[in-house]
Amino acid sequence: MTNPFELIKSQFVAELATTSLSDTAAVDALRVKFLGKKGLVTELMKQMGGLAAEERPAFGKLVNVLKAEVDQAIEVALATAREAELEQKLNSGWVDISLPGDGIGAGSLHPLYEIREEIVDFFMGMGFHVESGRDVETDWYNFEALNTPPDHPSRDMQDTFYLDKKVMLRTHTSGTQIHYMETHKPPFRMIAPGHVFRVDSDATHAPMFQQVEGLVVDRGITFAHLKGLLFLWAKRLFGNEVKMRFRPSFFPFTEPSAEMDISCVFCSGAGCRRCKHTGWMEIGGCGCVDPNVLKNVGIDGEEFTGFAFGFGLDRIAMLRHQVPEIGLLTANDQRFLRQF
Ligand code: FA5
Repeated sequence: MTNPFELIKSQFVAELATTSLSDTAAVDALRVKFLGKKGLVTELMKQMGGLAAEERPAFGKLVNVLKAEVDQAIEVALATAREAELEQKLNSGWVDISLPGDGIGAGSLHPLYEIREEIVDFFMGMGFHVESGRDVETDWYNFEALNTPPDHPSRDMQDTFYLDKKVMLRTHTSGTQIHYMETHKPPFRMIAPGHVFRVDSDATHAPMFQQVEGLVVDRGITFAHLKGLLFLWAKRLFGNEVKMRFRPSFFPFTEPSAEMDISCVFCSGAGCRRCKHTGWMEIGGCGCVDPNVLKNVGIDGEEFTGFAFGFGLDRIAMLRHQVPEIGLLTANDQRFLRQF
């Protein structure tokens, strides 16, 4: 007696021979009959589960060969049928070439890119030099030179993606301060936008996000210069109505240090769920450069002082466009991106 593989194969060959090769629906029906969920080949494959272990390899091989042959024949038949249908359409009808074509959607800048460009533009206008920095940093640049001692909590495995004991994905853009000061003599002004990485993930925290670092070192620089510049910048980004405040904070590399908040963009400062009913939202940290940092790069802290800041670009984009989840910004979902 003929085995089931040959039986199904000859049935398929016979049915294919009588199927119209100018009718895609008919070819598709044949595909369903043999390869669909309850198709003849599929049913045969299901039988493998009931076989003894030693019988399975040979059976599996035969059924796979059968499936591949049927698959290939269907593909060829479908292509032939599609071509025949197109040919028939072209011969029987006519094309109105005056009809408008399908529109090609215009692209737009990604909200993160747009904000990054806007920020760079603002600071370049203020005479800042733009640095790019590097994603992978050594302990010296990410921590040590920034006056962050080995037992500081930010070095914890919970926060940092270590590549080995002394090399890591940078956790902030502040390392660019050190690279810059090692290679430039003050006075200078620099900003450094770039990606940073932390073991962190919730609605407002992402494991990869962008920051923009700023650094100014000159004679006679004070906290008042920092405040004036950042207030001007925030008004440019969020409009003249926005309110701003500094909260005392701590960063090992700045003294004094502060967090900068802006009035909540969702409730205009009245207090809502998004701002945890405070009316304020944090956008970044800042402060006057700690003299120890200047010393680490050989700059005389008696002659020069400076300020630095580091802001989260994703957070700024979330506030600007009222995005509820930080992950939406990098998920590459066209339905979300088309809104911008
Ligand atoms: C810092 O990273 C400091 N380097 C900032 C700084 C620079 C202070 C220079 C002083 C001088 P902080 O960890 O607070 O600070 O992060 C700064 C900003 O990055 C936050 O205010 C927030 O806007 C953003 N941010 C922090 N963690 C995340 C995260 N996981 N996802 C998205 N944005 C984040």
